[in-house]
Amino acid sequence: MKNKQIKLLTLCFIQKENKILLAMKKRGFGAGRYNGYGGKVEANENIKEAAKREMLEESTLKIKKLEKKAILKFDSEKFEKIQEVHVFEIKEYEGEPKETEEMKPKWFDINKIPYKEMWPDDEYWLPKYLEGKKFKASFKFDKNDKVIEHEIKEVKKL
Ligand code: 6U4
Repeated sequence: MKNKQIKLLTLCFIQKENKILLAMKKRGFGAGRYNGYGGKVEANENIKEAAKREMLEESTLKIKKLEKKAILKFDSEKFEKIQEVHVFEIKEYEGEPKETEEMKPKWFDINKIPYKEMWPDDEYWLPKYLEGKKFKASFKFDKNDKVIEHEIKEVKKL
């Protein structure tokens, strides 16, 4: 993972009882996969502001409170930069998720996560997220987005 610059991204999840909010990405990077909400951190904002902005733009939800749960690093020979994804749990929000140009929301039972329609790394780390753990993880993909190396380390603080 050396000699590459880092690109900062956010990824947010909301849980309600035994359900988690995912959304089908309709265009751009990761199109055709279910995921949480998020995107690139812009130059003029901090990571939490970026997470809130993406939630508003992609789901119409207004975020009141969020907590960082994980930092994921992704590398692939296809990537010009290492992608560093900061994962947040949304604790308080206003509104109901609406379909937007980028995302189509759907609540999933936490025992029926559609891993086959998600990024291949998700089945490694999302169970840990759902257990309420905080962690750092790194993944390396081959050119077909298959996970060829990974490491997950629980941490007390992020
Ligand atoms: P544009 O298309 O310029 O508006 P933007 O919405 O800012 O882009 P985008 O769509 O590239 O950003 O964000 C990608 C989203 O996918 C982020 O929420 C991070 C997430 N993501 C990237 N790689 C991932 C991976 N391997 N596993 C995962 N989420 C990933 O679960």
